[in-house]
Amino acid sequence: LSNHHILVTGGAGFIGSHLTDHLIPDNDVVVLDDFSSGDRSKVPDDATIVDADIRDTEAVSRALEDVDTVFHQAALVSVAASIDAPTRSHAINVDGTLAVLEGAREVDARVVLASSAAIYGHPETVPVPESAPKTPASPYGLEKLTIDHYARLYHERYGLEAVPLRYFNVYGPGQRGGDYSGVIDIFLEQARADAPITVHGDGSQTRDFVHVEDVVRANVLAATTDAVGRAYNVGTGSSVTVVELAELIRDATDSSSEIVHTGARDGDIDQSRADLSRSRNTLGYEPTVALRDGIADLVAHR
Ligand code: UD2
Repeated sequence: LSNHHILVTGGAGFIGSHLTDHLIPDNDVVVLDDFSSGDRSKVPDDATIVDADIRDTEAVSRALEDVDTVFHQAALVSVAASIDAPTRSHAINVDGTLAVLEGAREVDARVVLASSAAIYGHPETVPVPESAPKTPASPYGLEKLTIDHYARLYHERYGLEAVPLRYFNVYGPGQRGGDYSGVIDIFLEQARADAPITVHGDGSQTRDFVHVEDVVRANVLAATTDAVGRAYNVGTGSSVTVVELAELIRDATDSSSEIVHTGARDGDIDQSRADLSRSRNTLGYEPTVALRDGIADLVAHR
């Protein structure tokens, strides 16, 4: 992507900052972030910062001036937080996204949005295609399903070029933000300290872990595809069990950590794996980072 005027919401966060780093050499980039969990030092000097809440429609409109492409990554990403305080989570994730869609409608910008595998709830079968039943198991999942539908609707009703990407379990450098972190980050920290690796339940649950660099690639493809107004899975199409993950991480760190089993996490999803047929065939998306390599890279660079 080059010579575009781009807005990255949540551009100081985990995925947003990787996107910004990728885009900044060849594009004009504005980062909108409220720095509640994002990190100012992650934003490159050449990016313009708008320090604002995503629900602040005036700030969003200001950030959208001359923008042709939006990568909407700002969100409250914690499933647990959405269960504790659904009203607040809904406001940020749904009302905040509406502010972005409305602002984008005014300037006729393309919007690539962060949707989530959480919309599928407990999938009946894996791999999960985009057409699978949607029965979210958390407020967070329902909020993401809502914005996924809004994206489609804004395309159908208003002709907005909106493309929701349904992220599976994203990992990579810089994931830890605030008190929320993914299992890979948690296990790495435990393994490095030779502390017990805490597997929830029997650890037979599976996840499709996708490296943030592949997520950035999917976003760039979504910014240029002709096939807008529909959603795409972003994963790897492979999965591992949580016990396999614990072993992978223990081996990669040469750790002597013991793998211990704690109580199963309430509402934990059993199986998750993306069906990539649509993303491959329509977007030309192909994951490039194997989990083993992604973990080795995390171990090497820190
Ligand atoms: C992921 C997403 C979340 C949402 C959800 C949809 C991440 C970080 N989160 O949640 O945003 O999209 O998918 O379903 O990608 N685990 C342990 N020990 C630990 C921590 C976790 O065994 O100390 C297990 C956990 O019980 C789960 C798996 O690891 O089975 C992954 O947990 P997670 O919190 O990284 O991500 P997940 O899949 O719950």
